[in-house]
Amino acid sequence: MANKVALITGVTGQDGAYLSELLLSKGYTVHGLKRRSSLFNTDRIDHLYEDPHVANPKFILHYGDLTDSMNLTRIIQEVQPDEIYNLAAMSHVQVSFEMPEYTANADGIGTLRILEAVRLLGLTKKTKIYQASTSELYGLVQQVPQSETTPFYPRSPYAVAKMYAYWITVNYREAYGMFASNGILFNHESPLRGETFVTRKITRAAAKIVLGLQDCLYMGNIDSQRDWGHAKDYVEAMYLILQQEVSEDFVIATGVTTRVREFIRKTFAFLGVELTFTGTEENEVGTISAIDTARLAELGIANGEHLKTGTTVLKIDPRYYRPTEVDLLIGNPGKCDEKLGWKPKHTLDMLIEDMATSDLRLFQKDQLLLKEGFGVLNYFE
Ligand code: NDP
Ligand code: GDR
Repeated sequence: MANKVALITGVTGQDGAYLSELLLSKGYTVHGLKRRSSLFNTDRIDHLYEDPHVANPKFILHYGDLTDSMNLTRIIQEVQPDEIYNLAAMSHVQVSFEMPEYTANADGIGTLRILEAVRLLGLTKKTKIYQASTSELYGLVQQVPQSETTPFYPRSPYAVAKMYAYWITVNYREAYGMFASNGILFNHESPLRGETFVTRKITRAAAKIVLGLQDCLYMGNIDSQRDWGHAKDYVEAMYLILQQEVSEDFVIATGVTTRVREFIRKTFAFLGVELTFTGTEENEVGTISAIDTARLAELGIANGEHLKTGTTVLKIDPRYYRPTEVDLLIGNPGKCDEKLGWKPKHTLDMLIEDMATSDLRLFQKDQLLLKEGFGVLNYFE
């Protein structure tokens, strides 16, 4: 059988990058949908880039947008994909409160556009569709751990848009016999995570603070709890969902939940700095209570003199509070374990090690460049 052809929307995002790597390693030809932007936006996939002049390229990018039906239909017609992974979305929950209409259009109706294009092009029997659904659908806690049968109660314009996408995927499956499955993925992170999501914001800030490049980390609600996994593991689940005989929906989660505060504490501890939290709500602060100089040396942090016990390095800024919050997410991975044979390979500690090490190296490189007279770092301003 000829190698499979996949189309990934959102190919320039965190999951798009890892999924492209995975599918290419399995011999797929991968087509990706990328948006036009005024600066290059392909950092995460540049290592996969192939000169378009080579014969039979395996990784091909197309300009497109989930808000443009004609463009999507043309690309799907040209590519004739065996599998579509619909990962594209305005994926930031807090930003969705500022851009609710756009979020509904891209994240909700965008999914309909893909399903309808596949149907109109007569590809319902050929093309399998993966829809990037989310644990945000559960929103206000109804029951824990959350499973495929837990009722939804979305708490943001993002989650409401994704709820439309979830149900329209189910509807096209039932109405037209399409292979269209939802992966209800709980939070997954990595060194490629967008810089404004909470884990990456923390690992970046912690790395900069230990290097003396930043004084303080400002956070929103650090009491919320998330079931965090590693994106590398989660893209394998996406792939497995489309390899099933029967199209159905799956929760993908680790089954372990952790408070944001604990993620912060663990990240600083990994970098050799113990934090103590005092105060409550808006007045809570995180203060350095111990410094492990041997650990700093092990990580190549030579100039840790600026780190002093008693210094406050974390404050709460209510601007990061959300109008409605999702307090507790913890997934039940029973079905994905049983039917997909999927289990996460990374623990939370391994995830933190991967992210914090990567950000530390990034800023150590910047620091070196600056020392040698190359470049100006805007975070010194
Ligand atoms: P990212 O934010 O890293 O990537 C989103 C991708 O979608 C980017 O490639 C972005 O392009 C693209 N995109 C945004 N809007 C449009 C549009 N209108 N048309 C075309 N492309 C668009 O998200 P993740 O990789 O983390 O997540 C992938 C998907 O999984 C998303 O749908 C997200 O909502 C969902 N999800 C994510 C979870 C997580 O924890 N990461 C958990 C559950 C679901 P550009 O690079 O140009 O901005
Ligand atoms: P989430 O992820 O909203 O769960 O959506 P995010 O990392 O943005 O927030 C997690 C929790 O941390 C709290 N928080 C902060 N969040 C951010 N971003 N910045 C802060 O300063 C901050 N302080 C506290 C939040 O209030 C929240 O409780 C992610 C996205 O990837 C979605 O696309 C995906 O669907 C879900 O995960 C599953």
